[in-house]
Amino acid sequence: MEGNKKIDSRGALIVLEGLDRCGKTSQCSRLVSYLEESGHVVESWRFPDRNTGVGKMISSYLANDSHLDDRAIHLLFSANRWEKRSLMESKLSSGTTLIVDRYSFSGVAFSSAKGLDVEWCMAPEVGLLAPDLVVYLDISPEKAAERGGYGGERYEKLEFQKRVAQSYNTLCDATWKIIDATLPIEDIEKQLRQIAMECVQTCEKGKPFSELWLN
Ligand code: Z5A
Ligand code: MG
Repeated sequence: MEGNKKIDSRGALIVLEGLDRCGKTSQCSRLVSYLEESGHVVESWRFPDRNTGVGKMISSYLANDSHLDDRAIHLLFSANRWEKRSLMESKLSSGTTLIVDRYSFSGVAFSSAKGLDVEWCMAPEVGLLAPDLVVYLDISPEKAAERGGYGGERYEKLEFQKRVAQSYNTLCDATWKIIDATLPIEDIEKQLRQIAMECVQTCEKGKPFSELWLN
């Protein structure tokens, strides 16, 4: 309590975004370990969450095992976030920090790169929890394509990734933290630790929740 005002300490919602193979998954797991070792309660999340019924449809689409209309798959990606929204809020409220590998920004960047209207793409995301921190791991599509495992899934094509990079550029605002993803893994990790820890501490002090996409 501070005066009469109750401070609701909570976990932080930290999102990593970027092109295919920019290093999100590597950095998410390193950050989770670091925060755990620092005594924080933390979980690793990712979107798409391929374990749900909706997630299985998305996974089949990404593997080119099924075909879906561009708007239909866009709405499935969004539904995949909505089906986790209440769990997300309860985890954060109980003090768990969530490190999330892709979120709504991926949804809008990838679908608008196909030519769908940005406002239309944003609409189903309105009301989801807004991240406390968005970190963009910045790499050129050409450099990313040189990394291991590229090319297996539907969107892993250089020309498409170039359009995704432009879409991210449009979405990016002054609140995003941008890290050069071509640096050595350890250097990126070090920068990320510092930015993330500041965010976790701010949320512990009782930062109110906010929702997408009200500004
Ligand atoms: N998608 C969508 O359309 N709509 C949505 O709403 C959402 C997603 C949420 C699946 O995503 C696809 O879904 C994705 C967007 C779309 N399509 N694409 N493209 P995903 O998350 O399952 O897959 P991904 O993120 O695109 O790919 P990835 O393999 O998971 O990449 P990553 O996590 O960013 O990178 P990584 O696995 O950490 O590293 C990749 C390689 O690079 C690996 O060999 C590392 O050892 C290496 N690496 C990592 N960092 C470095 C550095 N710093 N230097 C050198 N090498 C490095
Ligand atoms: Mg990944």
